Amino acid sequence: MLDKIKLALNSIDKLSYVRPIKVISHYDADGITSAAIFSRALQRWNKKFSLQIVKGLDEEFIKSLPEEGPIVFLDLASGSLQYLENKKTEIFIFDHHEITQKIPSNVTMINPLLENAEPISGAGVAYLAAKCISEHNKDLAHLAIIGMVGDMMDKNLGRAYDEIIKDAEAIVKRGLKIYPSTRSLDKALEYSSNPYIPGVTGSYRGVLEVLSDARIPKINGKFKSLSELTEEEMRSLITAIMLKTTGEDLSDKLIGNLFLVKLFNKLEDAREISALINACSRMDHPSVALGFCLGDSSLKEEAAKIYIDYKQSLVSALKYVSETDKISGKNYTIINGRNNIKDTIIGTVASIISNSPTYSEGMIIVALAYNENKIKVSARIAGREGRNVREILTQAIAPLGGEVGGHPNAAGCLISKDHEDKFIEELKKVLEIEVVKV
Ligand SMILES: [Mn+2]
Repeated sequence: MLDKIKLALNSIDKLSYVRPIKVISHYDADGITSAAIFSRALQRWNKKFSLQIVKGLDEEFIKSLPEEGPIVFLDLASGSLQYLENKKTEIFIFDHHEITQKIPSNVTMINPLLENAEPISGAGVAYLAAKCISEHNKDLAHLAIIGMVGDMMDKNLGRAYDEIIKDAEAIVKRGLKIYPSTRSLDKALEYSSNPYIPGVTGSYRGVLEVLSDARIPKINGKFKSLSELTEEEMRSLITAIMLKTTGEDLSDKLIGNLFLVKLFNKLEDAREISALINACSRMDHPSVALGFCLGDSSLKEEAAKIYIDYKQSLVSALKYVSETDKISGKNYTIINGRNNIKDTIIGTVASIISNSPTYSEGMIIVALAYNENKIKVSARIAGREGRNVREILTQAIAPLGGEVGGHPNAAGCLISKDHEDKFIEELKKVLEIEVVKV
């Protein structure tokens, strides 16, 4: 893949003398960190460029892009090739998403999936490119780790990440994936919503019980942070939590690697930073997130404030959902958030609801929110097993047109607002079909 990256950078270099480079990246934590890495690398390379952060790509947007000058897509576009082939300009894609169509001749694709290489997130691919531009860009490696954690790719890391972790001088520790791991343990446990620990999250009494079972004492009136625990303490804490939550096997959600990276000269939990970046972006401040990633200390406080607002708006959205009328069937609940829930958080809201004990295993949750003249639809399945929600959305939008993205247990689509009633009607039809297990 490195050879391909070098070739792509050579072409970008040549084209950049004629026209500035247009860089387009995705608005999630992986996309923002990709953008931060790539734009800093271009800046150090003395390239003229512009940067745009987008929620997603559609035909209309791609049509509106200029027909001359190189375009670079980061952390997206692998699934939009059919719209790119009509562009008259050279396009470079640094991405890790599934490639669904034939690669057109004007597109240079850098994607680990194409090379049978180990999985790397968008920020990882952007980092490899930055490092090809100059070894000085090694100081951006911590951003590649934040992006990778944001895309939850931390389970099976291969050799590429060994190197990135080394470049970043990051500290990797096996243990509970509760964040921030830099915060005093009692608070981190009490406020842990992802993963949600039954009997512990939201219950200070439950927290103290678990800590006492694990024999973790207060020192000078304060609990240690997760990242400060000894291996022995970490093991007994995991055991104590496992014993408390015997009802369900949470080991997958609870146990993994912690990544500590240096930011603003302080060790920070990569999971917490990725959540903060994500929050800024979803609250319509991607530029704050970007500036924060690039080390602009004047934006540090602002980012922290937006992060608090974001958590607050999730709480209000959940409150709204619990109080509003829902369309309910035997195995499904449709929540129409309209203008009351932001389209950028509707997916997260649907995920939280589907993980809450209120809904039984296999229940399908579909949540809608307005986005200007469109509606963002997010579908989730409660528990681990149930019908394929991507299929369900695909069938429901078939008469209306549109595309569905996602996975069998978490999917989404964008529909026109004019189709609101028609869509809900179609959706109900699909949801009410009894699935007979063979
Ligand atoms: Mn990504």
